[in-house]
Amino acid sequence: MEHRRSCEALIAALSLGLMSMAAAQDARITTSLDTGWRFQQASGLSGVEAPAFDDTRWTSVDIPHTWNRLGNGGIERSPLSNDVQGVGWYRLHFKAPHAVAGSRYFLQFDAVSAIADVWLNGEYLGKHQGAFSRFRFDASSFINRSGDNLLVVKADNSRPQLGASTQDVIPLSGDFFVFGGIYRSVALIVTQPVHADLMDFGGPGLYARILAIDATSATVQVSGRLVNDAGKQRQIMVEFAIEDAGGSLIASKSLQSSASARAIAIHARLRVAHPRLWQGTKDPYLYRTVMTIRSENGVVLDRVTQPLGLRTMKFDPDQGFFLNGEHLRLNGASMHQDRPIKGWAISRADQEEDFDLLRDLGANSVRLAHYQHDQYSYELADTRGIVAWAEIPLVNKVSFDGSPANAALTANARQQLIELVRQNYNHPSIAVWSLGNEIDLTAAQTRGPSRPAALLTFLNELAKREDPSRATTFADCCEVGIAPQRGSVLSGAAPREPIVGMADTVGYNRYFGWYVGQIADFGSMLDEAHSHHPHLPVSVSEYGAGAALTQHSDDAEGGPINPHGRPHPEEYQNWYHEKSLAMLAPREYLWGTFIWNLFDFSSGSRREGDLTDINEKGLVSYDRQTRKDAFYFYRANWSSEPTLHLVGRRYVDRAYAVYDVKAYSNAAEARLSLNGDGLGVVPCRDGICLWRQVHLRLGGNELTATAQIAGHAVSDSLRWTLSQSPAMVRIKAGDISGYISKDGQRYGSDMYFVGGNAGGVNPPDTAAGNRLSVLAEDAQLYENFREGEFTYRVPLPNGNYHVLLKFEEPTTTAAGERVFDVVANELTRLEALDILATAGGKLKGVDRAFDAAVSDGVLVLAFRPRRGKALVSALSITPLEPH
Ligand code: GCB
Repeated sequence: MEHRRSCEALIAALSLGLMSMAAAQDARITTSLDTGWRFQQASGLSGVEAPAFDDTRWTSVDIPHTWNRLGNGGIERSPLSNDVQGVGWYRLHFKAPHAVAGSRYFLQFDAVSAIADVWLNGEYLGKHQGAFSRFRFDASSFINRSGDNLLVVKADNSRPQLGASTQDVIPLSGDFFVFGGIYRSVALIVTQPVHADLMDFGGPGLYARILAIDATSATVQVSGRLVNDAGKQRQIMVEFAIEDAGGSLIASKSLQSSASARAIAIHARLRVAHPRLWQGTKDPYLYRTVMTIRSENGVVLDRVTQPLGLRTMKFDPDQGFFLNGEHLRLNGASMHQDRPIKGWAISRADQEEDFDLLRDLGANSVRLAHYQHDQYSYELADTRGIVAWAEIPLVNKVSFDGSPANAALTANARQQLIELVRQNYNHPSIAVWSLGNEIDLTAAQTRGPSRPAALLTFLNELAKREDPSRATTFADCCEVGIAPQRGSVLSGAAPREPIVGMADTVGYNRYFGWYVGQIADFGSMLDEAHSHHPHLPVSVSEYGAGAALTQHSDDAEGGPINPHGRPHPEEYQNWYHEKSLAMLAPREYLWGTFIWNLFDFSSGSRREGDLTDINEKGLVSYDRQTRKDAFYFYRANWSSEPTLHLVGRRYVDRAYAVYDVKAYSNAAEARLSLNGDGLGVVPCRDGICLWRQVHLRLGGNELTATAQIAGHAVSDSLRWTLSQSPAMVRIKAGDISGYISKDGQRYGSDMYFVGGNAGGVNPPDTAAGNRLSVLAEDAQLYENFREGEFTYRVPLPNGNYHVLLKFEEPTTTAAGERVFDVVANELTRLEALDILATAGGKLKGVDRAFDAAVSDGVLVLAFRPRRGKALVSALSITPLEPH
């Protein structure tokens, strides 16, 4: 147990030159209660709060702690996982620090998930409902000032459902796991009888608001909340001060108060001459606001210090975001707070690492989703100049049955919003208070109507009352641009209350090209929303795609992706973000865009990519060890740090011999060499440098890119191998993944095509199981297809080839509905092919083969419809002569 006597009073004494050191020692004492706990995960225990209860067999733990563990590599849940949601008990014996008579004792919990019941020495102190905010109890009546104390905490993270302890505690739902436990620090705070209000929804008791800023001065309104627990009137002096980053006094004002009432509110206006502004990443300059409470003879009774950043923020519907009057496009990413094994029980170093990665990405903004994060994260945003979106955990729904929020849930949302605002009021980094995320999602999923409007209105008014200086927002799931069958609010066709426009600004969570629609529709959807809400500042609060580090594709456009399943090739995420940013960047009305997500995170329902219980839309792996390729795409576009990154380094053993090689870079141009041979210089546009048609050799291939960036020579290398002859090309048409056939032949994913659309028999697994393939061998080879009018341009060494094409009719039911030719280098090789007629029915595999000569390095296979659409499932091209 560490007793940290606050040195703030001492600093005050020295910097203000007023006080003696003896007086300084009288300020508050903060004692960490993080170590030496006993823990047991168990429902149904009783009498645990009693001092006589025997906990000797319980586990010894330190805070931060969670009993849950979720999210692992591989496609099975690890046996080390613990997803049990329910009750965990904690017990701690401690001694209070020596303090003067009449001192007050507060227990401070930085977060307990999700509901905490707290007892001290067998006496019930109270309950706190909400997994993310700081709370305190006044323990003065029950503490043993000199002897042993027993602190008992019951933490309960029961899954919210009707009848559960958490039924009226937000969040009711969400795509993230709610880890249980005392997962942030615990402390005992001892104060003098007159002290800053510690029972103000966990807030600091000191709140600074900027009233005006210009080049010559800034006016700051400071408000203190004080409590006189002395039981009698006291004459006190409250001194408000602003210090610069070096601790020098910039402005101060002292006010006398006769603290006759128990609660005292006190305000002052301070002026900072020639203010140095908080300028985001350019210059995140911080002042400090200090409130010192002194007795009538000058003894320091309490002292509170808070960050102060002098800045203005403005949102414009057409021009976006302005910091200190200057336009600033917010390039952001979202973060959750969990890590492997630790879950939510993370350290300050973990948070620093997360913010380091955010800065390395080149982001200037963060969405701290979907709940209040640790205080330290907001401090990191302040000190690193990151503009932050802060939010309460109102996620997916406001009730279980689609009705408006009930009184208990409304009260809980109110409490959690006030806690968020008061606890974080002084962080200059925070630009918006978000009132919720996708709170009408249940309606969108056609699980009945959803009526979040009343709660949203209530919370918006509350946020404006609590903090008139900041804008409000929320993240919308469903107003427009979602699957057509779910109906659009804009067209009046959805069973949802229109809510966009109820807060000052809005964020759209949209996943075109992932969950819904075509990626190309993203931009027009945003334009539609913008023109429908011409007075509303609009942002993109989420967009993203999953990426597995061990799953790869030769061409991300080769086949459909299953967002809720496997595989999730890393290259798809690259493609998705390249296309998305191309649409987002030029839309100047957007005040910000937030990638979902900077990190992979745990979510109990996910079986995706190559992971279990993890949402892998992160640009960085769950363990923070691997930056995925797409990370460097943003770094190339957003960061001024020299960036040159060859793409595809984890896809080592290549299916084909000829690829376009890509690097993400902020260089103007870059050079590539393959096995020491120069392949030329290409320009880099929008962060992408592309070398077309690079021919690998059999065996190992070393690719090296070099560039000059702002006077720095940078380079990057990777190694790819090619283990089959460049004269052998097997393509799984319409598939984003490659495949090893039952007879051991390797098919790459669909590539070298021009035109057509990818498809698959539906659903593939059932179909594969039930299908009677004429060849009765490898149903999976026939499962996907490319169809329409399309061409393959397959690069090959000159020579003669055997071309084997695989077909299966997926949809038509009568002969003559799909009839097409296959033309190889202008010679018709298959004429008027009718798959259904040839195979003798639908969903039956059939093969056709012919020979073809290649004389100019490419085999052009054209699929030309006569009736309906042409189609192919797989292509196998092998040399007739040895190569
Ligand atoms: C969303 C949610 C977020 C999910 C994300 C996803 O819209 O707001 O909580 O994690 O989609 O990955 O599906």
